[in-house]
Amino acid sequence: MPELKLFVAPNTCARVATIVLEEIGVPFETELIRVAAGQQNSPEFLEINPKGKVPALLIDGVPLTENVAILSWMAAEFPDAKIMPEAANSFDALKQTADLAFFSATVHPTTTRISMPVKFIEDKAASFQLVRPVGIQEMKKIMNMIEARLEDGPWWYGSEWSAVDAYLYWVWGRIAESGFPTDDYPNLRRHHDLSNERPAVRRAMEREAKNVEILKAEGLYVPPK
Ligand SMILES: N[C@@H](CCC(=O)N[C@@H](CS)C(=O)NCC(=O)O)C(=O)O
Repeated sequence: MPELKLFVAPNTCARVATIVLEEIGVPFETELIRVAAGQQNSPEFLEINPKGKVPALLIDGVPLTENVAILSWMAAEFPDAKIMPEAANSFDALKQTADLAFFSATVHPTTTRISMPVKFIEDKAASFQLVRPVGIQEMKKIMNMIEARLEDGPWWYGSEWSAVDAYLYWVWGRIAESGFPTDDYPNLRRHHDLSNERPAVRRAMEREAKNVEILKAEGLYVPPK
């Protein structure tokens, strides 16, 4: 069994990898990165991920970065956990990679425009006025597509939960708490409610809550808005 350490920060996309590790049920340690203190850009962390981002996964001391790669590694390393559906051939496997890449490369950046518009315009008021509405418009197109896909769900691949659902869970949670209008998306709300009932999701969120408490005690917690 490889020794696993996941570098995380609350509310970030590190939640996705945390949930998936909990679903697999493998022992792992998390290490909190204090983003508000700039720890992601410290020389020590840049040694692990030169891009200065979480998540990063140390596998027997060797770092792997990028959710797509981390989740794909987990699926290959722990096939019995079935965190992705069994692919019939290499083309099917690539279609699954495309699903993960869609979340990483399209849905995540759109999420950031809604949840952290100040990343794009420093003036907070201007960022909320100019960036967030554009993000919401773009996200509506994405969520309309996903809402239709989940009609026969409840999960992305139908009746079986997968790592893609962990990604969707994180995205939906972030945009819902940042003002994205959720009323028109009953299938997505069902997806989120069912995800919340999963023991692995609960355990991942408990891990995150402990880190929130640490950051609050240190005056470093930035709540989502
Ligand atoms: N493409 C990367 C994105 C990672 C990423 O953007 N992480 C954010 C949190 S969601 C981060 O670490 N931000 C810290 C910063 O930009 O300073 C992945 O999927 O792993």
